[in-house]
Formats: sequence, C-alpha cells, structure tokens
Amino acid sequence: MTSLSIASIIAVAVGAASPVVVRAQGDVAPPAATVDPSWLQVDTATRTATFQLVAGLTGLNGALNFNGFRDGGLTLTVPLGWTVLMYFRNHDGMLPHSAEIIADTHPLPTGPVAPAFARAFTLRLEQGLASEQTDDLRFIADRGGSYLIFCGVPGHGAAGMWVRLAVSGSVRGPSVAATPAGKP
Ligand SMILES: [Cu+2]
Repeated sequence: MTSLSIASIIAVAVGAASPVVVRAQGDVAPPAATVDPSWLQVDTATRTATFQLVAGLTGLNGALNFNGFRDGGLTLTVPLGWTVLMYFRNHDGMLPHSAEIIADTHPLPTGPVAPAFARAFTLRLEQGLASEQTDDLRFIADRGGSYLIFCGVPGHGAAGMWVRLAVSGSVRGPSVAATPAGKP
C-alpha cells in the first residue's frame, strides 16, 4: 500500500507539473526561422541542385516569405554551371504567390521583371499561384553573381518576399544557409 501511495503522489505531482511546462513553453518567444537541410538535394553526377522553395511557409511578414525567411535572410548557393531545379509550392492559405530569379537590383521591383536566367520563373508570375499550387523552375546557373529569388505578385517582393541565390565559381557544392536580412 505504501508503494501505491507513493505512485499516486508521483502521478499527482507529474499531473500538476504538466500545465506549468506548457505555460513555460508559451511564454518563450517563437523560435527563429531555421534552415531545414532537407530543402536542398545535391546530385554531383548530374551537377544538379534541387531546392524546395515554399512560399508562405510560416506566418512571418504576413506570410510574405520563402521558407520562413524574408528580405534576403536565406541564401541558396550553387556552383557556376550547375543545373538548378526548384520545386515551388505555395503554402500560403490566403494569398497567391510566384517566384522568379532576378538580378540583385535596388530599389526592388514592384512587380514581375525579366528573369536573370532563361525559364527561371513560375507560371502566372504576376497573378501568382493559388494556395497549394506548384510549379517547377529549371535553369542552368551559367553566370556567376548575386541574384534574388523574388515573388512577382505586385508589391510582395518589395514588401520583403525575396531571398537570395548566389552563383559562385569558387564553391565545390551547393549549400543553403541563413544570411543577414536587409535591403539588396
Ligand atoms: Cu508573393
């Protein structure tokens, strides 16, 4: 009977402690956006970088973000000459979004502009793709430099819905990393 009583006390103690833990989690600030390594797949044989580009992955910036990042806070780096395959998906339940690779320009365009690489843009660039619609971009990163992955729906990119693409002649493989956010 003594052991049962102790078990009951422990059970009560655990039960009492649980709400405290929940409250403690609720009090802390939401975690900063993190880079999920599974977004990027690398095929060295075909020299192809495959990237999952998700519009409105989180609620950040009114969902005007790619993969939870805004204003260049994420950079995909690929070696010069590699093929880039981007699987675009609009995760935003409210707004349409699109994506294109554009030159690193300032000020930011207010709508669609000519892409920096042939076919480096999604369908319905200006109107955007509706919630959970997908499209693929496939292009060869045949010119080095800094580029923007930019939402072409008017106003979105200028409001922060862009991240970065770097095409580098001095890296051995693709990578994706969080980078300082700011104006281009
Ligand atoms: Cu958008």
